[in-house]
Formats: sequence, structure tokens, C-alpha cells
Amino acid sequence: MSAMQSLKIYFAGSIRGGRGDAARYQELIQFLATFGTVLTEHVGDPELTEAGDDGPNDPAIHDRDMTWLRSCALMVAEVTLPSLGVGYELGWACALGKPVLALYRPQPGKRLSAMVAGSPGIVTAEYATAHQAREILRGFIVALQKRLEIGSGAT
Ligand code: 6IA
Repeated sequence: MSAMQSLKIYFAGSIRGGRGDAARYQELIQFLATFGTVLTEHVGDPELTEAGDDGPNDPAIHDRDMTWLRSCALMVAEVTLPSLGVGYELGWACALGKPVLALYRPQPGKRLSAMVAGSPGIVTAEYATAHQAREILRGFIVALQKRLEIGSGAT
């Protein structure tokens, strides 16, 4: 990838599955934005509620998000709060061969879905603090940037 091209990052996090982690999403998105363009910044918007119905209709949301998903260089999903939409996006990202990182905060008495934790197309990383999450993101993206540079024949 040339220095001129911005890395397109698709961030996935729960919306109608619940907004309890919205502030964490916003923090992760702000950090991701230091590496490239986050296509889905709205996922971290504290004003966006699970009940909101004043935005685009569902087919418009789906089609716009799928266009972004197809165009992204990688997906990062925060999967602690279960969300059908995030699961759907993860499945598509895997099917399209996108690099996918799932960030998960272990919860007492709960386990991450085996379809995420057991997927060969998803790197699942557990974290507890925002600092740990940033270090995991940095490591994943720097390794990907190196692979992209090698793949493009850059020296
Ligand atoms: O099933 P969920 O709603 O939790 O799915 C969340 C995931 O689906 C996110 O990662 C988003 O990429 C995508 N998504 C779901 N709803 C929306 C949305 N709604 N806008 C953009 N992406 C969405 C508009 C707000 C609505 C509540 C009025």
C-alpha cells in the first residue's frame, strides 16, 4: 500500500443488540482513526440508540454497510456485547477473505460464541483494559501493513 492510500477499516459493534459499550467503541474508533479511515464511525456515536428509528430504513442501512464492508482492508469487531448484526458482518468478512480481529472482554459466567472463537478466519483477542485493546490493535494493524507492503512489492 502506498503512503497516499488510507487503510479502510470497518469497525463493527452492537447497535440494536444494546448500546452498553458505545463509549468503548468510540474510544477504539478514535484510536483506529490514527491508522486509516474508519468507515463506520457512527457505531461509536453516543447519540445513536438501539431504539432510534429516525435514520435510514433497514435496507438502506444494510446495503450501505455491505458496500463499506466489501471495500474495507480489514474488519475490527468488539464482540463482548452479542449482536446479530455484528455476527452477520463477521460472517461476510470471513467469506470475503478480509483480515478480521475480534476484541473480547471475558465476562463471568459467559463464553464467546464458538462460531467466532472457533473461526479460522477470525483472530480473537481477549482484553481487559483500553490500553491492552490499543496494543492488540496496533500489533494487528502493523503486521497487516507489513503484509500489504510485501504483497505490493514495496521495498
Ligand atoms: O444487530 P445490531 O444492530 O447490533 O448490528 C450492529 C452492526 O450492524 C454494526 O456493526 C453496524 O455496522 C451495523 N448496523 C446496524 N444498524 C445500523 C445502523 N442503524 N446504522 C449503521 N450501521 C448499522 C442506524 C441507526 C438506527 C438505530 C436508526
